[in-house]
Amino acid sequence: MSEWKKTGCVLCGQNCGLEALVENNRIVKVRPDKDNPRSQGYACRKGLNIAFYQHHNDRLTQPLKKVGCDFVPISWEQALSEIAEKLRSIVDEHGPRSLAFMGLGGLGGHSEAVFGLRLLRSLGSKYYYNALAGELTGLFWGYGRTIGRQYNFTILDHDRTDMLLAIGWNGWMSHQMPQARRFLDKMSKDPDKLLVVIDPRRSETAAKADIHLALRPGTDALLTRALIAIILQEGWQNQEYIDQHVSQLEQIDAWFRDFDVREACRVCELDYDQVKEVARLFATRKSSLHADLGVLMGRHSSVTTYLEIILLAICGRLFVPGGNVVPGYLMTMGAHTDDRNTKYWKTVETGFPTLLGMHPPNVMPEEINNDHPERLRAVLISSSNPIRSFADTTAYEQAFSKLDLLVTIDIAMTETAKMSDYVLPDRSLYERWDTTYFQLNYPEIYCQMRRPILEPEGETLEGSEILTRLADKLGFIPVIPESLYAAAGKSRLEYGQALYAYMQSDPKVAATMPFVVAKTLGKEMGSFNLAWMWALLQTVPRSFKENAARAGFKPGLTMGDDIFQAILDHPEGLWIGKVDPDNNFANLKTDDGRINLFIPEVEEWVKGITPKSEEEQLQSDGYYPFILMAGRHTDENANTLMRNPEWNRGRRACTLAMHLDDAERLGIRDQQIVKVTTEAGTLNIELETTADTRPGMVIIPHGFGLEFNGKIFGVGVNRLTKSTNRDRIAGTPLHRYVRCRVDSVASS
Ligand SMILES: Nc1nc2c(c(=O)[nH]1)N[C@H]1C(S)=C(S)[C@@H](COP(=O)(O)OP(=O)(O)OC[C@H]3O[C@@H](n4cnc5c(=O)[nH]c(N)nc54)[C@H](O)[C@@H]3O)O[C@H]1N2
Ligand SMILES: Nc1nc2c(c(=O)[nH]1)N[C@H]1C(S)=C(S)[C@@H](COP(=O)(O)OP(=O)(O)OC[C@H]3O[C@@H](n4cnc5c(=O)[nH]c(N)nc54)[C@H](O)[C@@H]3O)O[C@H]1N2
Ligand code: SF4
Ligand SMILES: [Mo]
Repeated sequence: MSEWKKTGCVLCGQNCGLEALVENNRIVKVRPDKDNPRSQGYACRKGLNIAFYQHHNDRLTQPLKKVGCDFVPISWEQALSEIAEKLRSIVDEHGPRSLAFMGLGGLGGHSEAVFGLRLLRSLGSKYYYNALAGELTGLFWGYGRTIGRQYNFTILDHDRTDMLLAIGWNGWMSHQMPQARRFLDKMSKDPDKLLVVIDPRRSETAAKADIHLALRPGTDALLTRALIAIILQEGWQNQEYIDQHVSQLEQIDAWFRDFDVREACRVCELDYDQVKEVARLFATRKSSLHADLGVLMGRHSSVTTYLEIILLAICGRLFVPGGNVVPGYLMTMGAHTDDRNTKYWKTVETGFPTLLGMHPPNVMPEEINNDHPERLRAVLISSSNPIRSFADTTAYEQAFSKLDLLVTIDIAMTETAKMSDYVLPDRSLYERWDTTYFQLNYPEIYCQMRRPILEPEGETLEGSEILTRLADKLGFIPVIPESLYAAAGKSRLEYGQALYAYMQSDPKVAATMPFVVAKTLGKEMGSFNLAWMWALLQTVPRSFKENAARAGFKPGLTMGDDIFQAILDHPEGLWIGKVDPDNNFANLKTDDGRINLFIPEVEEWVKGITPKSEEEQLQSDGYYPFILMAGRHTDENANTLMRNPEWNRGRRACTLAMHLDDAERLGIRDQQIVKVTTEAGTLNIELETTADTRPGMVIIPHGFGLEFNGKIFGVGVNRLTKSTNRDRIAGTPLHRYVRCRVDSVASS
């Protein structure tokens, strides 16, 4: 018996629609789904290989407890009782700051997040570490300050833009927008559209560009300052837009007036006339900007993003057609947590703020490994593999070995799971209902609630059920009236009324709503995640209802339930809303209703980014002469989600890429094993000589060094990254600028 089933890819934030042929509970074939409204038959090689994510020997099938050096299988009852008891005693003895949650929802499913965060809050802690705080929180901070809400960051209005400035983004390989390759091809071929790529090397995306500015690595802040300076000095800014929508330009104007643009271009190793032309085009066309890890993980990360927001604002490119716009969402990626507000927790040892509700994984080792009475002692993890994913593997290993309690919820026996006291098996993303809330589309709002297409393996439970049961063990769920259980068995309408009445009965109960819904409607539906989607749709704000109405849903009391039914009726995914494309300014939430350009705390930082100081800081270090790009996205990696190396059979997936000229100079050859050294550590790796990189810049992809069937495939690049090499504001890692040396193994 075989059957084609509608599903989606869980390997990157695009979640392209897929159809999977299922035979004897195995995925045997996969094809892109033409019916999916967002991906429309688009998928990359990774999506077609999801069977390798699903079926492999590292899958977890029962709860495990570490006894001595070994893991022994235990019952759910024992696992959750013991974990609850330990959590309680750690928090009682050392206070809630001794506990953190890490992960919660990766690239394929976010439903567990609400349950995990509720559990964390119930225990009194606000420490939530997430991969997004390893890449995007500097950007969230910049948007929070300038437009008023950290979650209102922008994406490009992809259909209407006629010039895209792509900075440190290799969309051809990493996607990060719907149907990226189709879009980039169109931008490249259409004579009326312009693709400008700023990247030190000729990436696959740069190869498609009309203009490629191959800047010197690490000079984005200087270049962006120069672009703004050119526009202001030439008077190319959009004065009408500024008069109407921008404030505080006069407070930052002096940063750019006397700025020596020619000198800056020289330090960036770019041609002044070409940079000036790009500035002119950006200021005068229907332009948009997308910056990614080349900037977010580059030197001056959060300040470069801030400068990019200034650039967009003075050219009048925020909230306008064809420019950078705030998409709609069913649920934002997190809450606005202004770092000036003292009610949000800073990390105890390193003092980093909460941004969009999150803390940076980079500081966790220091937060554990110190003598502060409130240091971290217990960490719960789900859907994350910090021992491979986050900077400084050695620091993480040392820190985790000091914890009183480490619990990992995963589908696989990962490097992190192996260090844990308890390992709890989740159902995989193809064995449960789930969805993501990534909103990378405009103006339509997309949703696909992926349904289980396979029977679950072993004793696995939906992550949200694991967390609910744990909350129950800790006594955080009130006694639920029988009538609510009964209503769940009748109709959603009756259940909704009963739930409303119960929530009204006691304000304390409302805070436990996810757990209550899970235990009643979730039990009835056979999925806590699905029940939570229903509940979420009952509580959406008015602005979302307006968006839903624009997508054809009838306003009224049953709107939430109608959307839920439509979601059930469309396993291929659907548009559940559409933002008003003519009113994107509604997302501007500052006190004066304008884009606030001045962030006083970074004034000195910005002013300090001068051609002279940058030239000094960028000078080659005699001992570490190369710049390592520690992490790159290719057709052969998907973060740490693909453990079985078979999917890359015959491909050179994990090598050190070095320019041919550099290799020749060092007297090393392709396929030779070389030693890479940084301040964090050393690694031996196969050399790949290539014209793909730039002289002086070497590249190792991330997501490798995973142990599978007793063998390690490739190297874990985070052995080479130092967790202190991070952004001053957000604590995000500067993985695109790691100084290193490369030696031939024989000669070292
Ligand atoms: N194939 C694949 N796709 C993925 C993933 C995956 O694992 N595999 N993971 C997904 C995830 S989680 C993410 S966050 C995205 C990331 O997506 P991207 O940010 O597009 O990924 P990178 O490969 O880091 O590409 C960044 C580009 O920045 C350039 N760069 C390096 N240094 C500098 C610099 O100093 N300045 C500038 N301007 N550019 C520089 C690099 O040469 C590279 O071309 O990819 C997503 N998509
Ligand atoms: N040096 C360097 N390091 C990097 C990067 C880099 O460029 N350079 N990129 C960074 C980026 S952009 C990101 S986003 C992070 C990502 O880092 P992580 O947060 O670690 O995310 P993933 O590697 O995507 O997946 C983590 C875990 O989720 C598990 N998993 C898969 N499905 C499920 C499920 O259904 N339930 C549960 N509970 N678990 C599941 C997988 O087995 C895996 O262990 O890595 C970062 N690390
Ligand atoms: S990995 Fe490829 S197929 Fe999967 S969602 Fe991303 S772009 Fe689509
Ligand atoms: Mo990422």
